[in-house]
Amino acid sequence: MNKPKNQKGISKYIKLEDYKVFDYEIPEIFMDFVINKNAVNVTTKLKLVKKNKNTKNLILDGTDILIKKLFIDDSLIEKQYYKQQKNNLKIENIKKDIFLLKIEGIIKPKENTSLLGMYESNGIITTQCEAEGFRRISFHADRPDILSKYTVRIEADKNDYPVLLSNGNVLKENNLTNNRHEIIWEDPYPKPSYLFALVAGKLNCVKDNFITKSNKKVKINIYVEYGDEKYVQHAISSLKKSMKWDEDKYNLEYDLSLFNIVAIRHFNMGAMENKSLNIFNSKLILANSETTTDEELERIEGVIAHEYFHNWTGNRVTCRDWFQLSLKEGLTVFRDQQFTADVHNSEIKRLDDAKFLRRNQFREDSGPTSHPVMPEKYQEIDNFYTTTIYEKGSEIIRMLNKLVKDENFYKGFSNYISTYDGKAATIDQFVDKILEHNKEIDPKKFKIWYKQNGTPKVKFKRIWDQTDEKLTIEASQSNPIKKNLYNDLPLIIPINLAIFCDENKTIEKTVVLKTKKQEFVFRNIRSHLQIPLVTYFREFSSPVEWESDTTFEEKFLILRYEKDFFTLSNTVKVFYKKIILCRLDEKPDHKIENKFISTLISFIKNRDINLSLLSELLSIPTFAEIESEMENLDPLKIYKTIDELNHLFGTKLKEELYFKLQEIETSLDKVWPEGKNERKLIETIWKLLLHSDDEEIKSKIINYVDSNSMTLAKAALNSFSRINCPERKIISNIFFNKWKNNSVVLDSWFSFNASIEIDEKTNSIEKLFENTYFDSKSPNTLRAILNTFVTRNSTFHAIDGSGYKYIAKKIIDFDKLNPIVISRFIKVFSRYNYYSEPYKSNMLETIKQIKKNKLSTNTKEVLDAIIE
Ligand code: 0A1
Ligand code: ZN
Repeated sequence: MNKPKNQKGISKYIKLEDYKVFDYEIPEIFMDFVINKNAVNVTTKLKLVKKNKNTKNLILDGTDILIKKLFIDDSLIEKQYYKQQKNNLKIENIKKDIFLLKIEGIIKPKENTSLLGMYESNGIITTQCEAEGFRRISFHADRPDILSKYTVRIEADKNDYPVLLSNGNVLKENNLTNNRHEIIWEDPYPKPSYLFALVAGKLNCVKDNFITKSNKKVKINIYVEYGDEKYVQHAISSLKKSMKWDEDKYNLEYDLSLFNIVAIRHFNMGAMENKSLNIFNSKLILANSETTTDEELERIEGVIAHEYFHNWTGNRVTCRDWFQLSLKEGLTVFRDQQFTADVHNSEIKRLDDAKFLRRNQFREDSGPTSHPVMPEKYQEIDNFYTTTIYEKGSEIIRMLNKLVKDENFYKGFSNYISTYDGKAATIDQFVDKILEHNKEIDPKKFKIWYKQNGTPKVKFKRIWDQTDEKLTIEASQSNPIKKNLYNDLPLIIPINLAIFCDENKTIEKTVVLKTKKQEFVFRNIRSHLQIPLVTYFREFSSPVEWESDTTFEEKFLILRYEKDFFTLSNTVKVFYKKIILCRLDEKPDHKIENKFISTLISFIKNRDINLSLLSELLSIPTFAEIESEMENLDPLKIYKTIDELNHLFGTKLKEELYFKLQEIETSLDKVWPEGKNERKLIETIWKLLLHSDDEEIKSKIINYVDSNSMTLAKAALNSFSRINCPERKIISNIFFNKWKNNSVVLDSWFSFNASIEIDEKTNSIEKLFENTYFDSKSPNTLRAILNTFVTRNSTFHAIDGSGYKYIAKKIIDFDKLNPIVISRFIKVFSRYNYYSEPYKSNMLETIKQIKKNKLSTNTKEVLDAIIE
């Protein structure tokens, strides 16, 4: 591959192999923020201790900061001794080994639309420093292995900015002249700059507290915009649950007496774990069952837990460099997944996580932006906050846990925390700690998981010797991507399997595949089946794909015998896929379809089945699911086939669905988490019935749009999304009028409307951008429209390429405002190669057109990967 070069011909990539410790330590930082109408004056004093005695230079990162003056130990540095470039500051000829560097700078948060560094959101000044935002606030060695103690003074007008927050504890608060005030914060724990945060503005505070297990009182303050106070109880109870869980499960207690959370409207991601001052996208704080669906309530609880858990996995023990990002993210996702599994239903949680990974991470790993969990190089680290780093990273830890068993895992984890507390660590060090007392797993071999990319593939074959009652399972592993040399090395893959000898006899086992080919032998197997039936990767025990010699007849048996939720749902998915593929080939397999429908009927009739699982089993795959797995895609035909199937299944299952509907309707009013399975199922049932042209159900569903349960209101919206009828407009209007002044909820309306195919062109979508309630600075609204349009509206794939061109224009326009959002969104084109003609050429042409524009480096890096 031709590596991109900058103008001077130097490789633009940052590489893991180039890691070098910084020449200085910066044990202490004093910051002074004076917030004025149009700018913020930032004076920073860095205490620098030279570690590399051979250097006389100091290079600090810094972008878009106007330097006023520089001092070393109070003496002014003359202009000829420093040089400010676009992204750094170089000071030469430094003779001292220990000194205080004072930098007086000016920044302009109101002009910052990137939502990185310091910016304004609805009049509130806020910060986002991960990964490299701190350098937009002040000059610094902005890398995670520089840990410093921060003291921060903030000064501002009392009316405009009554609340002034930063990390740690309040040291002092004073009123000043001219209606101004100041506050001084001190964080006792050394931290990397990416965990720094500051918030200033008119915010209302909802207070609570938590008593830790060693009886310390922690004040909890949740800051929201005025009027939003009524929406924070869910966040508070989620936080308290998380604090308790981390004590019980990991013996980790909160380490300060104050924990602040701020909800911010304009935020690029979900939330940020800044030390003791978590900043959240308001849609992940403001929630109750009237405004928020059950799924969102669970997600919010999970994200609050995630950010809180970072306090130990990320903050107290941080990452040495950004190649280690998964050290904190994979581990913290693993912990938040465990948390949700413990407080809700572990089997459903496993099923959801597996589904998420297969849909998103597998898609990423089979495309041009595929990368190892520990990448070797990057241009923009912001582009690496990916599902591979997060969710695949978590899966690797789940395997590690499985391989060493719980007792060793938790011991190793505690050792890891105590060894690296207050330090910046690596993934290698974490794995070594977990495997320290284990003799069966070679750490070096296990770590290959972090270096490979692509989804590994395992193949199984059964050899049955009835006379000897011996079942041999031959397993082999390979990786489809050949470019990466690590992909040729065998991985350590734990496989949970079940051998079914007959309906009542099941053997459950975990075997570990360690080499490229291996045989697993099971003796004394007495089976009445022609050949014992085996299911693999139950509970999705490893993040792989697999193939086996199981026939479709046997798969029907699996649906009768299996109890594992994941395996059941996966097997059902195989049937859906098979049915869809046959229909796409114009050769519908009616035999399989009918038998499968009979199986679904028996699931519906089974009164003991978990209703969330039932909903899963009855859900025909969406376009996005099919798109992420197929080749030679004809998108319009896929949309059509999915609609047809919804019609067919809705018609054939009608009687049973109505019966179930009656049964569950009485539970719909229950308060979350009660009643959530019923509410989930009802959406699936409504959708199927609506697709079966059932007129009777329409009026019934319409009544729910105004329900005091957002789950039911949105279920009503969603089920109408692909039904072209006058009622669709009616429910859209009811929803809009009810929620137009609640920006978080209104995003669902934008999303719903972006899914509707009103005209063949994109006029109706453009109207959403022109709507008075559309806020161009809100990543949430932008994503609500763009993501839904490209994944749920077939107009995007208009055969003349107009949908692609339309989206290209949006990409170019919004990239100027917010590169983070656009560089993530542009991956919608990453599978162009998997499309059939003319879609493939149209997409490629569009990508080339986009590339001709002046783009952000973030977006450019992703585009370069898409068309190398
Ligand atoms: N560390 C956060 C994720 C995050 C990353 C980057 C951000 O801004 C560009 C914001 C948040 C987490 O894992 O929750
Ligand atoms: Zn995180």
